[in-house]
Amino acid sequence: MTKPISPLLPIVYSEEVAAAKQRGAPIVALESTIITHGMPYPGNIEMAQGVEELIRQEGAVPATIAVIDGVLHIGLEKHQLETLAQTTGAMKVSRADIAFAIAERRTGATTVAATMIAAARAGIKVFATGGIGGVHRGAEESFDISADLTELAKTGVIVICAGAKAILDIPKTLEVLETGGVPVVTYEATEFPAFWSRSSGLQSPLTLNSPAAIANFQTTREQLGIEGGMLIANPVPEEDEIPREEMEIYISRAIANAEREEVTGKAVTPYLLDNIFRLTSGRSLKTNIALVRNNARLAAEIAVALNG
Ligand code: PSU
Ligand code: MN
Repeated sequence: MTKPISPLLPIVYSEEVAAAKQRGAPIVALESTIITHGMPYPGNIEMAQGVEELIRQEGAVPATIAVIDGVLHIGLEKHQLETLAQTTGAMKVSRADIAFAIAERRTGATTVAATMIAAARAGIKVFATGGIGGVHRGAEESFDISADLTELAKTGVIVICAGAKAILDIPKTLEVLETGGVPVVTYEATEFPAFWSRSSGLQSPLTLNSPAAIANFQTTREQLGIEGGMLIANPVPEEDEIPREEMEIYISRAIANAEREEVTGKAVTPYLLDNIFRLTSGRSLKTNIALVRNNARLAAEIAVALNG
């Protein structure tokens, strides 16, 4: 059973999220592009279900966000999640096209940017993902800069990720975030992490060591009237990481392949992720799942702290 909340915008809350909103329970938003475009089946559904369960264990409620047949869903029922994980034709929707997917009654998986828009619309302040989009290497030629960065500057949602993938230009990504006034806070470390690796070689702009401190920081920003989100970088656990030097070999090869095959636009990130998955014989996926779980746990703790 789902419940429509607006006669205008076709938006529907899952039963679990509707109940959580009613009693004021902490909620953690989750994106769906990671399910449809970020990981192969069945690893993607195992990840998605496992992450939701982990959030429940931490005392919060998961809200996976997606557009299904033109309806914006805040929280998916079990069968909807299963169907989405096996859907091959879903659009990858960001700020530019989330409304298109709704207006044209399409099915679309939301990126970080689109998930932030939907979460804010639903009053959800905390969102867990794997990695954000950023400034791609060679952006001075391709102009490929993810809409995730501008969304973070605008929309007041706390996004928990494992840093920025080294398929991106990490120094440029941090520069764009700084320009947008987005706080970049690394959790319990002073070095900004690089997704599969704990190390990027770059100092994190800020560091905080507890969910309560993160919640307090965001509340203080709101008291100052500062709009926009913040990025929490949560380093992948040591036992799951693939060291930076090793990743660099796979990443260079994947980027060379993308260039040779002239992959551009929205297809770039999914192409590189899939290529790296093959080059590492699936090891990158194991690390990816471990870091998303680690982020979901921290996100739930932050959501609980914000509520307290
Ligand atoms: N990084 C991952 N997995 C993903 C993505 C990024 O490790 O699935 C997805 C996220 O949804 C992110 C999007 O918001 O890719 C960024 O795409 P683009 O670079 O086209 O903006
Ligand atoms: Mn892009």
